[in-house]
Amino acid sequence: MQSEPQAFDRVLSSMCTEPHPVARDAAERFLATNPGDPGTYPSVSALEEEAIAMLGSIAGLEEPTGYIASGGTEANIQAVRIARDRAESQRPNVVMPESAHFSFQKAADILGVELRIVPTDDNFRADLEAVRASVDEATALVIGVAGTTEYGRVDPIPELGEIARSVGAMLHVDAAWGGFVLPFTDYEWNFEHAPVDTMAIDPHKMGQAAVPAGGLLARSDDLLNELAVDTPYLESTSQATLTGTRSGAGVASAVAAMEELWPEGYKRQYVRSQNNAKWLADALEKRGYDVVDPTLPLVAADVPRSTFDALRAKGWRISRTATGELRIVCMPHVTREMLASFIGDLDRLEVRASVPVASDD
Ligand code: 0PR
Repeated sequence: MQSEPQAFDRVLSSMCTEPHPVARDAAERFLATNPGDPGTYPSVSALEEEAIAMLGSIAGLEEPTGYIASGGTEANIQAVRIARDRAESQRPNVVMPESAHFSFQKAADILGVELRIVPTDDNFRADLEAVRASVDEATALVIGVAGTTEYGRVDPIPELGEIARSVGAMLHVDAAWGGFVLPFTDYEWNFEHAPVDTMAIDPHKMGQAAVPAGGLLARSDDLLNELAVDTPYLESTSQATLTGTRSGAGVASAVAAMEELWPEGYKRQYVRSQNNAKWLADALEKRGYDVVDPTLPLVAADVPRSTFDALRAKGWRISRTATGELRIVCMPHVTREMLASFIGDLDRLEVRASVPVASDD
């Protein structure tokens, strides 16, 4: 095999990042372990308990239960599954803002629940009136996002919790991306702030762990037990995970990263990323583009399609929102120098675009 993985020096669109060196080392050491079989691989299972305990402290849950999943998609699917299995209605529904990640579409499809998608307000957050109007006695779950994929917005989680409780529904928070930056902000997003039942919080995004390391947290054992199936020929008696064989590398690297970085290292990273996002937003605004204020380290700006394409042609890994804005995620590997070089390329393109085309005569 001759192929090499891409470098990170032009990657501006990813929600994953270079693993922290200690996370990389731990991943390598635990590559051949399977937390799906705790009877055979006990040390990685013990590490998984540590991972959940640490995720609990990050998310404001004293006695957390959960597991390290393949990613946010699996955590979200499992949260919908818990709610569906608890629902009394024959045809339960799930209410979420349009900003929620597409993994919930997969969940609804697999699990046969009705997905009710409500609009967001002017600030890209779940519109509470629309949520209120959509829930009913058959609502099994209300979903709030704490750090949306496109604009980095945090839904009003306590209010969503009140609405969920008013119809006897559960509340799931998708903090897959935001979970490792929100502890350093004033947002109310976690288990202490609201009646949150389940949460997705991914070490392999802002947590700087190796892929795959997603996190599913539940407030109590009985919630997680909804997922458990008997495992007659394993030494352990039941399994709550969606996949069977799982990555010990993900589990070990999550623990290593969190031990190294929680809380001070993550805080420093949040400040660095947020300052970078503000710097980039200012730079784009100064050049006349409409910019969506980066409330978390994610910048969206209205850049013409042709400029976007030209930047991609220069090797910048950038992506677009559903409505076509340029979207840049200030992950830990994104430095000020990278952003300055990106803006330099943008300026050169603009100069070229404003030079009149030479005529033939
Ligand atoms: N919830 C939120 C809020 C997310 O942003 C994402 C992924 C998920 C759940 C699903 O997580 P997994 O992808 O771990 O299952 N958001 C990004 C996306 O789908 C993920 C991503 C990661 C995109 C790396 C690009 C990339 O290079 O757009």
